[in-house]
Amino acid sequence: MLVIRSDVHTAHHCLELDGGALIDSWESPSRAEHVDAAVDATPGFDLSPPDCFDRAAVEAVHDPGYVEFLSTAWLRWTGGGNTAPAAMAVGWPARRFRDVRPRHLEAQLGYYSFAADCSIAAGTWTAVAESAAIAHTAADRVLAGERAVFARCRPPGHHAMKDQFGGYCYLNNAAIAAQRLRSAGAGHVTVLDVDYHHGNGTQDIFYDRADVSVCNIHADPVEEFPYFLGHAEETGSGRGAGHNKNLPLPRGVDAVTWFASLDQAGSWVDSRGPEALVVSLGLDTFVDDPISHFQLQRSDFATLGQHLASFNLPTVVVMEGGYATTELGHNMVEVLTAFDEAR
Ligand code: Q9C
Ligand code: ZN
Repeated sequence: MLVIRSDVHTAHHCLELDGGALIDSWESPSRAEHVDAAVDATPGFDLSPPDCFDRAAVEAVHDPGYVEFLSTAWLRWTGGGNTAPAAMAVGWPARRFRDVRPRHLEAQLGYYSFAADCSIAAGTWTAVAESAAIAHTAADRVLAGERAVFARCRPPGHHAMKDQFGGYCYLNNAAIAAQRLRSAGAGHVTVLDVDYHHGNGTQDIFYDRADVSVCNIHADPVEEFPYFLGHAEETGSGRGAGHNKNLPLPRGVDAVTWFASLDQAGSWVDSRGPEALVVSLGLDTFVDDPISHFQLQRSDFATLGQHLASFNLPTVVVMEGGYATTELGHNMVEVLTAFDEAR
């Protein structure tokens, strides 16, 4: 399988408010380094760097004002004399506040985010733009005839809304890939998100569209991040009615239960009749993930790879979460090699 990746992500490491403590984020550079090492140690992969960042392609799924904010926030933060290691919001436009863009940088940090589990630091924009370029390039390679391409994105993207960052995500890499496939001619595209957390950003971006359908298997938002989106009754709106599918599961479920949901998701994906598939591949479903609570084992990831291959579609596989860092590389390679062997 072709892997799109680069080392630019190492510029991004930032702070996270976790259970009341400010810590180095779980979403660390070593995640991607372990994935790269496992890929390098396994035969059957081809490697390529991404093409240049395409801002217009990003603005096809994100608000241009938000993209401008992300790309300039750190310079504004340090230019204003702030020497703190990361720019973080302290207030948000919650219930009964107004949706009016403020002028002040700290206020804009709240306006353009929905969680304090991530922040903007010195290398954030550089890495975020590169991660988007990786997803966009992977879609281009699929359009050029590759059956499946792995976009080794970091930071991840599926929590990023049209105009809000959060959940370690800034630009929605999967949405950028799906939109690229659509723009270049794929009739219908489906995004299948198997990360432990609900892909609220991908749902948000395509919620009122019929040309890209989105299916999520995830921990129930009544007890897991992102808390405020991802319920079963969210099925799409307007022209997108019926084109969003959520399959929430209780914390703690085992592989048998999880794969029953994957079967349901598979039937739903088939019923959409997509011409291409984007997989948001988060492996925080792993039993030893330190911040998540499903119970998939290493061998289950081979089964997942076989399932993904069985759609028999041109496929962009986009890396999302997974915080059992030293295991993440082996687990990713398990999915990807099983996919290759099954097709
Ligand atoms: N104290 C992805 O997997 N933290 N993002 C939850 C825990 C947020 C995960 C709070 C987890 C975000 C891409
Ligand atoms: Zn996740």
